[in-house]
Amino acid sequence: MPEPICLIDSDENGCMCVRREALEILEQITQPVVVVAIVGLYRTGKSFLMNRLAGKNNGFALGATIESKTKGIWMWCVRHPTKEGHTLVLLDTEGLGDVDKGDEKHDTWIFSLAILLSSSLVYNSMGTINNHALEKLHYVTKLTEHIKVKSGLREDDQSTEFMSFFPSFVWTVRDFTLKLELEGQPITSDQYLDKALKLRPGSSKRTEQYNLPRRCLREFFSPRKCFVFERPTTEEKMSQMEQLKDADLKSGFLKEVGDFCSYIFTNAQAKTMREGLELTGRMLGTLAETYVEAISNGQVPCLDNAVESLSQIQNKRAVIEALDFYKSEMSRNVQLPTETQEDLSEIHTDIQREAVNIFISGSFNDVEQRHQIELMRSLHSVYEEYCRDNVETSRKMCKSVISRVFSTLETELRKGSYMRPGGYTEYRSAQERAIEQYRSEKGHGLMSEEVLQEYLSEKEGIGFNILAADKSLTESQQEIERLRLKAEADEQQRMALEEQKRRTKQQDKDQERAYEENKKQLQEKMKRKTQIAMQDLDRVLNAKLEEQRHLMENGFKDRAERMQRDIDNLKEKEKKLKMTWSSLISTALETIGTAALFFLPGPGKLVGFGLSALSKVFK
Ligand SMILES: Nc1nc2c(ncn2[C@@H]2O[C@H](COP(=O)(O)OP(=O)(O)OP(=O)(O)O)[C@@H](O)[C@H]2O)c(=O)[nH]1
Ligand SMILES: [Mg+2]
Repeated sequence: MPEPICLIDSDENGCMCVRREALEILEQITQPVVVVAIVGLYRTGKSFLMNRLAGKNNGFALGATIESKTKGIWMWCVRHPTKEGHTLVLLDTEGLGDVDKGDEKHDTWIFSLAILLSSSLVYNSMGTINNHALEKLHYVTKLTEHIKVKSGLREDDQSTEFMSFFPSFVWTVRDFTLKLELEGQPITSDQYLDKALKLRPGSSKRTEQYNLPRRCLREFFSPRKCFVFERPTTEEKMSQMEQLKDADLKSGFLKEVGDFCSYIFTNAQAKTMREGLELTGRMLGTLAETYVEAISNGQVPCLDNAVESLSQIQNKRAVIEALDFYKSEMSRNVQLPTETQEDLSEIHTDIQREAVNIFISGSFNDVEQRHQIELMRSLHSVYEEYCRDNVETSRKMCKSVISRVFSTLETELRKGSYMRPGGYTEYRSAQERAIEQYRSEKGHGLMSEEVLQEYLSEKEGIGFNILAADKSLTESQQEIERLRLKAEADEQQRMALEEQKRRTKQQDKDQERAYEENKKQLQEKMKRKTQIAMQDLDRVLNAKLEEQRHLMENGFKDRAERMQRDIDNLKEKEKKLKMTWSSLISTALETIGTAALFFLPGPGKLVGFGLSALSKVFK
């Protein structure tokens, strides 16, 4: 994507809408996305910093006047510089708090959307992190009214869940002129942020007011990180920063920007919903649409509803796309008839693997593997049709080759040319020549011996008649020939049967492989999802424990005790996940195995074995 485009805009009635062109771009992104959003007061160098994350000096438009520049939410999708297979989505937002605009509600929605859509949130401010700067971040205190985890959950309970799906938090302080020192000792920028977010003991109204934004930041976001930047250059040059080269910027500033970028590249995670559900670019598009639609309808965006609508939309699509891919690749690569069943099976196996991969990476929260089973069933029936067509096409071709190579012999038969002394030997050699010719020709496919056998067995009686009419042969010679004809017919039948067996055996093997492939890819996806979910639980649990310590140390015993409930819940969740994850995966695999029983006769036989073996895999 060469330049940023607008993702979320306001229409003429002031209603928020998602821009079609941006959705079309997200549509193309089937990789997981790392989403970094920047928010903060207007005219504070946000767009400049986002351009740096894209590795560019310009892109997101910068403004040199006091008038705010960025409107709505802009998006720039670039290749992730360090995370292989991921796309970095940068979201630059409209500056908050523009007095001319004076629309507090709109600002809160922009802030909420940035949180809902990102996996890393950068809050950008000027000068220092002081009370004033924190008061400007009052949007964070409104989040409980603007974001819902589950419909029907109490506001209090909602906010305890925020940390599990809120992005990580980075505070960037621009034009920072102070020394990072505390009581004469140098401190890091993170310690500086920690100090600024320290709660003040007491319960007076003023203290509560002071603590509120700090408490929200501490309770909703983890990990938290801070970067401070000096002024980038001299006052005169500042207005044309877009044109300036790195050499015109202060080296200290450049280093800070570099540190910030490499922190984001290394630490910003792929965007997930709950329980390790990773989002691709196109899912992010649907998510943006879902949230913006809720806001436009005067509702509060709800995470659970979003998961529900995402899974409905994405899973159906994933099935269609995987199946379309399979059909189109098969028709591009397969030419019927194939010489053997293995030839068809090889192409099918490769394309099927890719199709399952398309489904697995595009599916989202596929409850009870319903959609995967649907895909397996459809792939199976399309492949079966190919197998049937292959047999039919080959049969037709074999028949046409037979009628060509046996045509002279047939004419002579009709004329009765072989019904004379010496005719049997002539008939036999004409037949052998025709068979040889038939077998030497390629391209009539996998039914070759079966169709030949059918033809020869039709003609078997004629052979015996010619033999009986050939008076040049003695009685015993005729007997020997009769036995020979019989043995040859048996041999031909054996070959035909062999061919048929190989074909059905290969088809059974293909079905087994289909099941194995689905199993393998599902297992990988579920393992990955569990791993992310566990890491996430760990992250939230540690942050809550840390927070509890902080509360205790600062005299908020009651709050610390209340937090214990969250901590216990998280520990319980973690314990349960640790105990059940392997059986969850086995159950999912069992589900597709059981379904496969009904439509894949091949693996059906195997499933019993497969399932008992599974328990060993997860021990
Ligand atoms: N003082 C100062 N100015 C900066 C810094 N970085 C960029 N600028 C300049 O500040 C002006 C505004 O920069 P933008 O990046 O457009 O700021 P913004 O926060 O995106 O502004 P809005 O989109 O209007 O909210 C431009 O002239 C930039 O060159 C900085 O670190 N300090
Ligand atoms: Mg801007």
